[in-house]
Amino acid sequence: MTAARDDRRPATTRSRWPWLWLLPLLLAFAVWLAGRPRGPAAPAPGPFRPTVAGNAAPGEPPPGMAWVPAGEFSMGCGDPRGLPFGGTDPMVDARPIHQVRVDGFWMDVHEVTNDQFAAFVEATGYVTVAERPPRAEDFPGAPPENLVAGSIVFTPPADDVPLRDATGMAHLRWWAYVPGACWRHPQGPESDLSGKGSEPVVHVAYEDAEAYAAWAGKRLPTEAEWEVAARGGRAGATYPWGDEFRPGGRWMANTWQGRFPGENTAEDGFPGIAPVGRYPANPFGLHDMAGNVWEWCSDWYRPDTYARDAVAGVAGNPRGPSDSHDPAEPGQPKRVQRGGSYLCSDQYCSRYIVGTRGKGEVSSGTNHCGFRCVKPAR
Ligand SMILES: [Ca+2]
Repeated sequence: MTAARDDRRPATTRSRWPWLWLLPLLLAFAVWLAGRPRGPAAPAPGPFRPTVAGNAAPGEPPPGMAWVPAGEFSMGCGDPRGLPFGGTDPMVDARPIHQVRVDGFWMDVHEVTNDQFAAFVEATGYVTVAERPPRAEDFPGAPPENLVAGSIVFTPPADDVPLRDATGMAHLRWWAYVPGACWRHPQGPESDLSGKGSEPVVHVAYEDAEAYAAWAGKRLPTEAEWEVAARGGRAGATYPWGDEFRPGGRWMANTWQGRFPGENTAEDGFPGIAPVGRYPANPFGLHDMAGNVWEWCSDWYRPDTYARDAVAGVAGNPRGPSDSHDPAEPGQPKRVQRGGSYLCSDQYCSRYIVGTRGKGEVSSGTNHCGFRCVKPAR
């Protein structure tokens, strides 16, 4: 045995020599590889063009915020039907996919929480829209007993219901106006915020979100800012984290599992709202840009906004149209909402897809819509 080991040792030593003299060549190749001039990135598939990299953060981030660099990107969404988790909606209002340029800005890394909103209310005495009784002059003919403060709460029916019907109002079957519901009482007067301090605030109307943002020295994002932030520098990805809904089997957002709206299996860990930041951040460090709660944007909603912006070639810092129009509910002023919520699934909504658009009537809060803020660089 000893003799056999002795025989092997010199042979092993000899076999190393060729690798040693190859090392300088390998090092030279590595140096060339690192320093070689780089051409443009490979184009993104389809109508999406590569995102043009932007500027570096101008300094340390304000507390709780992350930098979204300036740049040019393709905004919008192709028809997601047929994709896994793509849903049933063609998302016509998210086309044409068009080029948009935005300046860099800071963005809250997560949605505004109940604790943060409570600090605002304590400092200012602010009363949200849902806490104010509707005024008789705004609702002529309404019986006085109906003019009570409240908000809209997800109230799933016990039985299966059709998700769509000829009226276009099938959603009224799982939403109910609940007197006394507001941000402090998200399910109605008997509910409270115990244990919910780090959940996103909900039942905020557009003006409530704007008031908070002003108090915080911030503002609400435009729809273009929201989307460039959610995309995290990737061009044309389906979700804020990439193209696979559950990479490696991991849940990346709080959405709906089970048969909507009556069956909620909560395989992602949360049947309702999740505390902020429970799912991985996108490449910019932003959490929950898909699912959990919808987020108000400052643009008025129109389904033809993108067709108008596309005319410009590259739309620079678009702030949305000057008026609102939703053919499904004409006369209801609506602002854009983005990101979808814990109620979105591939059976209904599917607006966790990053380029898709939502909208909400400005004076209505619900228990699946909140917001986050942005701040200009200077
Ligand atoms: Ca969920």
